[in-house]
Amino acid sequence: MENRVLYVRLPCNPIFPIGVVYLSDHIHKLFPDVEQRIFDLGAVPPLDYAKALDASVDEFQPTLLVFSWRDIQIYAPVGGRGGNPLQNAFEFYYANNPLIKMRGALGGLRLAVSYYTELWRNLGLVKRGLHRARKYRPEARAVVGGGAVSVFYEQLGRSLPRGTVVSVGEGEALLEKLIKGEDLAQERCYVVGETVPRDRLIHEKPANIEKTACNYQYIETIWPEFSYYLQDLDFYIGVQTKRGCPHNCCYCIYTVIEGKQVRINPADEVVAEIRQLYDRGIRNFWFTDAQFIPARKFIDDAVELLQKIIAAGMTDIHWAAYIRADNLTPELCDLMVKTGMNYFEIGITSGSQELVRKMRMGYNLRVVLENCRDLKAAGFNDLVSVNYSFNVMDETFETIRQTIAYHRELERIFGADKVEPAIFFIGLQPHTILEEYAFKQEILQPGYDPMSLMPWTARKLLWNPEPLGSFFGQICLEAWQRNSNDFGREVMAILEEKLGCADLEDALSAPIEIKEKQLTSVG
Ligand code: B12
Ligand code: SF4
Repeated sequence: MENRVLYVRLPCNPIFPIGVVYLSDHIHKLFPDVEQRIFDLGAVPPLDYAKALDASVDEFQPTLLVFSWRDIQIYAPVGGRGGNPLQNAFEFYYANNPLIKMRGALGGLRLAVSYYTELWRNLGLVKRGLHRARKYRPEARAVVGGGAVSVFYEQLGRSLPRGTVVSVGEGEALLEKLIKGEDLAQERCYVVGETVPRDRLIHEKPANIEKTACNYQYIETIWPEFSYYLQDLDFYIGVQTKRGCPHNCCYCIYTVIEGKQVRINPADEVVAEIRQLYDRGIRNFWFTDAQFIPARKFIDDAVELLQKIIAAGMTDIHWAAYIRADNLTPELCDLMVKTGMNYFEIGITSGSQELVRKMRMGYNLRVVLENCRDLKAAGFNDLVSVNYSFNVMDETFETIRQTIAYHRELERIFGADKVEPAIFFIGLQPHTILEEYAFKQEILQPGYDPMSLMPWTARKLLWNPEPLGSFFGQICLEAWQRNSNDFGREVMAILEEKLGCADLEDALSAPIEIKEKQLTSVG
């Protein structure tokens, strides 16, 4: 049977659609005769989605529609597609002033409308594309996957057409089988209306496929709009250097989606991929790994890659990534600066070693500081985003004071204007240790809908439990009022005004308590 594969990246903010690029590259390497096409709704204006999808299906007449859905969850401290979701929610939940509460309620309503509209619109696009493709190819089939589907695979299946394959995690092995017409029973997927998701499906290991450099010469031929992403030179194009993360941070699902086993993409292949983009004018790269240096034993791999980038003569690039700064050495710091790392995010979550341990993050905060000093000494003079999520577990006024002490030390190292405190509240995700903790604490009941944006559920999923929930609510409201453009720094300043700052040594030491044993036994 002839296979014609159409990859539809569902609407998304303009982030390079690396997932469908890699999938189509993989399939082409295995089946060079299979006709493929990439169609990116991220590059189409919203009013034209349906029309543009129809035109693409009419023209290509696919037998397999591969829908890639990147993100659904929108809680973030920054302006999202429907406004600033965190601000709206907090104004509604915590404001004393009725006018502000009303503004929050209206903002929240607007947000909920835009959230559900997007959800239904994307589900509608899947149905529409499949229906239209069947006019030409009655045997046409749809398969859905991507970050959003991996997180919400159990819920999304309920609203998709019968026969749709719902995929969790990486799609390479699954697509291979679909093209060969083989049985899918061993893959991380289920078929709507025919099979149900296996228990703990998401915890199953991904296939061990060694990645080779993406062939962009081929990608250009199947993706007419590729040049859209080459025009804006400030854009960071995704390049993956490894998959998987061995850690267990209590709120994180990456380690389940990508698996705990770290699989390194060979450095020569990564460099060959960067080179192709470089030759097309790209200078900014985002290493899309869950963590660029997941543990100390992967330091050598990072060193090898960066050395090879220099050896390839690509000395005028910039790159960014999520970095576990506990895994740096002076040599690596030097290479990071030499190869043009100009932004990184560290997700320490709290500046209190005691809490960092309770959240099972495996970080030694003292080592992070030492490594940051090495990075500064190596000449790093750009922006660092430090992700803090207050009130995850057992937060107290003392642990808040410790976080402030820690943050001020980071500011002393890099310069206050270079360290951006990104204040997140955790959006609780299914299949995480934090979800189990919420069940045990009876904050959530098994069977809750993790995709619901109804105020009573959203209030629990936007993790900020009492007794400190209202306190943080008030702090954030004040910060937005004072200066919403510098929210993170305002939050830190207000907390310090109200609570003071601990001694750094207290932040860095974590006495073992009996109580902690109970928490770490969760999950
Ligand atoms: C790197 C990253 C970022 C970077 C991206 C930088 C860049 N220029 O590319 C930055 C920091 C900018 C970012 C931002 C955000 N991100 Co982000 N990000 C990631 C991360 C860690 C990796 C994504 C990636 O590129 N992986 C590498 C590529 C190759 O994999 P992939 O695209 O997922 O595709 C593979 C599979 O998904 C699958 N696949 C994909 N499509 C399909 C389709 C089919 C049919 C099949 C079978 C398989 C399949 O196969 C592909 C190849 O193996 C993931 C978490 C994770 N570990 O997956 C979160 C993740 C994608 N992000 C997420 C979110 C929410 C966001 C934000 C919206 C956060 C926020 N609230 O602000 C923002 C904004 C994004 C936007 N659209 O504007 C969520 C999305 C799910 C959700 N909860 O809704 C994820 C899954 C994290 C999470 N668990 O919450 N992100
Ligand atoms: S280190 Fe990062 S990616 Fe890994 S489990 Fe922790 S939060 Fe998730």
